[in-house]
Amino acid sequence: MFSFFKKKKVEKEEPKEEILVEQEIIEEVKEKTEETVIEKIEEVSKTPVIQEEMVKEEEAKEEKKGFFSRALEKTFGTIKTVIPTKKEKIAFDDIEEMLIEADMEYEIIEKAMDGLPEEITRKQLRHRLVMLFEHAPDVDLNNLPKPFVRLIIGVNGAGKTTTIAKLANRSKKEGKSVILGAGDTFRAAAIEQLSIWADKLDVPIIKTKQGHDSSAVAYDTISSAIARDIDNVIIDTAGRLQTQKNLNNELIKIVKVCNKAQENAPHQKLMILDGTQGNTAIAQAKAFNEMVGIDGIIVTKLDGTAKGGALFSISNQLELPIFFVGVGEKQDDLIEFSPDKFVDSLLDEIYVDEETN
Ligand SMILES: Nc1nc2c(ncn2[C@@H]2O[C@H](COP(=O)(O)OP(=O)(O)OP(=O)(O)O)[C@@H](O)[C@H]2O)c(=O)[nH]1
Ligand SMILES: [Mg+2]
Repeated sequence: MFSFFKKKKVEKEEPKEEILVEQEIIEEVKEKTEETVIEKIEEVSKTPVIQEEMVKEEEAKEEKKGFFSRALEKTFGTIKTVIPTKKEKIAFDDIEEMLIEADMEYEIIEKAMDGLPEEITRKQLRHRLVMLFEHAPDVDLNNLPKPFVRLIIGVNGAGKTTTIAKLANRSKKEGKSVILGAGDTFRAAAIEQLSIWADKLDVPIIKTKQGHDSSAVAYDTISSAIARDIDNVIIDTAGRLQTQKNLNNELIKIVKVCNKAQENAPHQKLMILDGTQGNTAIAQAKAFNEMVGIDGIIVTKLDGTAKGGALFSISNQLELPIFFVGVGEKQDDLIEFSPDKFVDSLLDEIYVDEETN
């Protein structure tokens, strides 16, 4: 009885074993084939041209993702409340409402959308939005003066000092030497704050005591850069309102003194605007522009605001390029601004067809 069962069991198991062996062979062959394919892919990707292309593609993806997730997260949230699902064509009124919600000035919206049809395609809207940033930077990046002097200007707390650290970090990454000028001599804490950044980034800094002449700091920083053959000079200034006459005269003096230290310096007077203020920042910038002539804008704190649409009005109203946007408090939280990427990031949120541009 026992042996009968045993025999039967054995008879039953035999074909199972065969199947198992067969499966094992199949698995083995499959694995080998996969290994060879992977080896081949690795071999191909080892060629420098393909590797370079892959890195570029990855970088482009990362950069786009960076813009998405950090700079415009809150703005996208607002946009989604107006246009919750992606479409191929979007109603005129919905686009208009979306832009209002994103803090684009109504006057600019009217200008941008003039003559567009009732149902708007991505291509039509993209063209109009990119055109709002028509003020390209007039700097020849391949032919910069040495040292290249940037003066950082803005109201209190806009993010000037932090942006200087980010710009210095960027210079270093590009392989350029950089020196900082602690031109905000108004507060001791301001000199200290920039010194801490200089230590952290391991870059030289020129500073003086609180209350001393800030234009002298600017002069010394440029002179030091010339003597030490340094590529980039970035000079901090005290935060000031466009209404503070004495402080504004000081700013005019700093600009003049820079020009004495080196002809045509400062080469860029950059206005730092707090992105959380949206369109209200435009009036400030206009006043500063009249005072000293601004060459470009950096918009900070874009990570903390749903008013990303204000970038359209800022650039268009001031007729100035936006060079960078700040997306956090750390040294790497600075993105080079590109109108194309900015507009595409917005359109990706509302249009189904990514490629039609
Ligand atoms: N979230 C966020 N915070 C920022 C950004 N830029 C600056 N900040 C913060 O904003 C605050 C003010 O920045 P500062 O760089 O000191 O501004 P400032 O214009 O130099 O200020 P004053 O010298 O007082 O006029 C700090 O807490 C920064 O960390 C940014 O892009 N995103
Ligand atoms: Mg400061």
